[in-house]
Amino acid sequence: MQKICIIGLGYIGLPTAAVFARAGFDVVGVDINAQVIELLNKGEIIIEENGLPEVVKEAVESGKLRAALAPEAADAFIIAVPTPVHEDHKANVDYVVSAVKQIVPHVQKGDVIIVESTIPPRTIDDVVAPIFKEAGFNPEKDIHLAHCPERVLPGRILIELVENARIVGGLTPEAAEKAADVYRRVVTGDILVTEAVTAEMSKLMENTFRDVNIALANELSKICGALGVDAHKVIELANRHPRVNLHQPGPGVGGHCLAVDPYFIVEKAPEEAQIIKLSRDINNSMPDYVVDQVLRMTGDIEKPTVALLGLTYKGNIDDVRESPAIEIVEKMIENPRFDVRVHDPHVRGEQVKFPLVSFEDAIAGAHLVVVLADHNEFKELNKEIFVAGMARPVVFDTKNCTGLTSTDGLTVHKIGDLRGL
Ligand code: SAJ
Repeated sequence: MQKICIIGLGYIGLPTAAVFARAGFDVVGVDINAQVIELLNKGEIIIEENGLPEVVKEAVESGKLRAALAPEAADAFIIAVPTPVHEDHKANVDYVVSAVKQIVPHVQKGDVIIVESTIPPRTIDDVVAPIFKEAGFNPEKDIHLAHCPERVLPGRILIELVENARIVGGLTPEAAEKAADVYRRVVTGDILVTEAVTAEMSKLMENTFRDVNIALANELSKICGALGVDAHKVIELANRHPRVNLHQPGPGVGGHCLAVDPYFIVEKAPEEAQIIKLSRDINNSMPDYVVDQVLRMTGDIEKPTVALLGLTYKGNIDDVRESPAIEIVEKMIENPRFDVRVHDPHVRGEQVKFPLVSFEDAIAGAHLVVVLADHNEFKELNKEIFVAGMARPVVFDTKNCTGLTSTDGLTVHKIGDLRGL
């Protein structure tokens, strides 16, 4: 086992490629984006992730990692392409299907083929294996087909790729073992061998667990808003119970995992998946809830200037996919009542469809600042900056991250504490 071909050089495929190259494999990374390929071959990347630029540069310079537009023969193939959802929330596995079709001509008997992309239950059995069958392979005997879901947290990807336990689900027990061998070369965490469908379901339930718990926290926020209670204090106190772990409320749930994966279960078992569907609805309702509170906070001003800080789906990353902050910004721009200014120190202009301004320009003369992402930059802001720069110093902290409290000259509202509004 020497050579690995990785399809998809995004947030998962690229760090995975770099980690395998660092471990001594010959790695070829494949992507449809020519710019990504060209840059990577120079040792450069466009993704923001802790430590990744250095590891990639070293891997490319050592000759162990290179990029190409088309796949080539290898001992193992890893597919790490996106699985978005269609408008109707059904999984779109088109990229996975096309990646599999792309590698088929290069696959030889005995190769290991691993799908890391998140997929609905039974996709390996019902969608991927049949493609190999059609191409003349016996998917249970000629090749080793497995689903090994990625489980890394953006911001900690390089650490978690190596240290997290890894679920390896094979189409056959032998396929699972062969795929496990690939990961054993780089992973220090436990390797948990199982069947493909169990791996698919486990991965989906990890993110669903988190989504449902966040929905509970968001619902708690709304309840506390209606009853005049501080939800943040409630969470802090309740979590002192040894078996309680309430999650944190926020402006909604974003990213391409939590906001998407639960639908893959709903799709396959709509009658049974009740809490899962309701949780999605509750989390999806949060952007409207935030805009409603902004309307309440600025109702007495004819055309308030509102500064929106933070666009990414969570703090200290540059990823705006499925970000509730983007939805909030777009809703507010569409509403002629507001004069909106937007700032995010981690986001480049070309990532969004509206103009971005500097922090100073965003808050100058504003009647309300709304914090939508928990970037470190926003955690360090002090009261004086707002009091000096804003027309009316009011901050709405939807991530409860600034540490600011209402004191002389500054009013602070939080997503879970709207007392005084
Ligand atoms: N969020 C809250 N409240 C919380 C925690 C998170 O509102 O208490 C929000 C975040 O702000 C964000 C969203 O949830 O909008 C998702 O963020 P996250 O940090 O929970 O997770 P992701 O999407 O960055 O990564 C998740 C991880 N899954 C789990 O923790 C179970 C990661 O390990 C997976 O690899 C990743 O999904 C994936 O790719 O599936």
